[in-house]
Amino acid sequence: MTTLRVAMIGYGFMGAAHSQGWRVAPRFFDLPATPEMALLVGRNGGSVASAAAKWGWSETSSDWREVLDRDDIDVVDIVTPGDSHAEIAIAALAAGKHVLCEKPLANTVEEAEAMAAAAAEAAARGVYAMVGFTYRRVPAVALAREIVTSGGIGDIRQVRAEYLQDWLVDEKAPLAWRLQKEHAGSGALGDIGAHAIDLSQFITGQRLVDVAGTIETVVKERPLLESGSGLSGTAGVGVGTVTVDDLALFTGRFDGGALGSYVASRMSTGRKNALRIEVSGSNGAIAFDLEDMNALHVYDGAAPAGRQGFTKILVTEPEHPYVGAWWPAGHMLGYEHGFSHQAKDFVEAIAAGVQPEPSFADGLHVQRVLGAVERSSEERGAWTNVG
Ligand code: SOE
Repeated sequence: MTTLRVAMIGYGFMGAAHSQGWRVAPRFFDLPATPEMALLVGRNGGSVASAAAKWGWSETSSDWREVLDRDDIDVVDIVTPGDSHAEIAIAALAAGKHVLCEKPLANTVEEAEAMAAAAAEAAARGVYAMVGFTYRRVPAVALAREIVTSGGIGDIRQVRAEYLQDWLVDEKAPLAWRLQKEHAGSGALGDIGAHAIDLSQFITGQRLVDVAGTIETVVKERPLLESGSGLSGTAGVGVGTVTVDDLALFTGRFDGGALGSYVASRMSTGRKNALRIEVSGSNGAIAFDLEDMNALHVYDGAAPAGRQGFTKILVTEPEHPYVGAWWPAGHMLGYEHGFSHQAKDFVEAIAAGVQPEPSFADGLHVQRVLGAVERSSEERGAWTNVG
C-alpha cells in the first residue's frame, strides 16, 4: 500500500480542519502510505467546487453514494452533521472503505450501536473505523495520559473536566444546525461535553459507569438563520425554537472508583474554547487548558515540603508526543496540528492492520454517557447507569 485515496463527505468548519490534516500530515510525518485528497462531496455543487479548489481536493461529487462503487477510494472521512453519520459510515464500511467519522459518533445511542456493530464486523475483514476525538492528539494531552496511566500521580481520585464556550451568550445568535436536535442530536452536551468525557477517559484510562446531571436550554428561541451555517451564521427574519441544551452539568463515577465533575457550556461568558481537565491522584496531579494548549501543569506530591507546586511544562520538545516531527525545540503548535496527528495515526493503523483509536466502540461508550446524562436530567438529576 503506497497511497490511501480519501473521499471527504462535508465541507464546513470540520471539513477545513480535516483537509488541513490530510494535506499536511504526509509532509511532516514519514507515513507508511500517502493520503491523497481524491474526492470532496457535498450537496451544493458551487460551494463544494470552491471548497475543493481552496483546499486541494482533486474531484467533487454531489452524491456521497458515489464513493461506495468507486474502487479508487480507500477512505471515507465523514464531517457532516450527526444526522447522517450512521447511514454513511455503515454503508462505507460495508463497501470496504476505512472510515473516519467526526464526533460525537451519532445522534442517538441506537445509531451508535449500529455503527459500532458495523465497525466490529468490518475490522474482522481488515477494514477500520475511527471516531474523531481530535483533542487526544494535542501533545500536552497525550503527555498527560502517559503520566497518569503509568502511575505518575498515584491512584486517581478526582477528575474535573469542563468545556466552556460563549458563542451563545448573545441571544441574537441565529438558530444554526448545531441548535437543532434533528441535526445535531444534542447541544453543548454532545458537541463539546463529548470531548470532555472522551479526554477524561483517555487520560485516566478509566470509563464512566454512572452519571447524574442536569441539562438546560437557557435561550429557548433564536432568530432564524439567514446565511452561513456554523458558528458564524447571520440572523434573518423570524424566530425558531432551540431544541438542544446550551448548558450541561453532571457528575460521574469511573470504573476505577474515581469521581468526576463536568461542565459543558456555550454560556460561559468570556470563555472561548476552554477545554480544561484536572486529574488529582494520591501522589500528584495534572492540569490542562486548551486555551494554553502547549502547556501541561504537573504537581509532584513527592517533591520536598516547601518545594511543592504545579510546574508548567512546555510541551514543545522532541521528547514529547508528536512534537519531534514539527519545528525546532521550543516552537509552539496550534489547534490545526491535532488534525494532522489524527490523519497520521489513522494512516499508520490502517497500514499496520491494527484497530485505530478511538474506535467506534469507544465512540459508542461516549454516546451512552451522553444518553445517560439526558435521562438523568429528565429524572431531576438521579444517578443513572451508563449501560
Ligand atoms: C463548536 O462548538 C466546536 O467547533 C465543536 O463542534 C468542536 O468539536 C470543538 O472542537 C470546537 O467547538
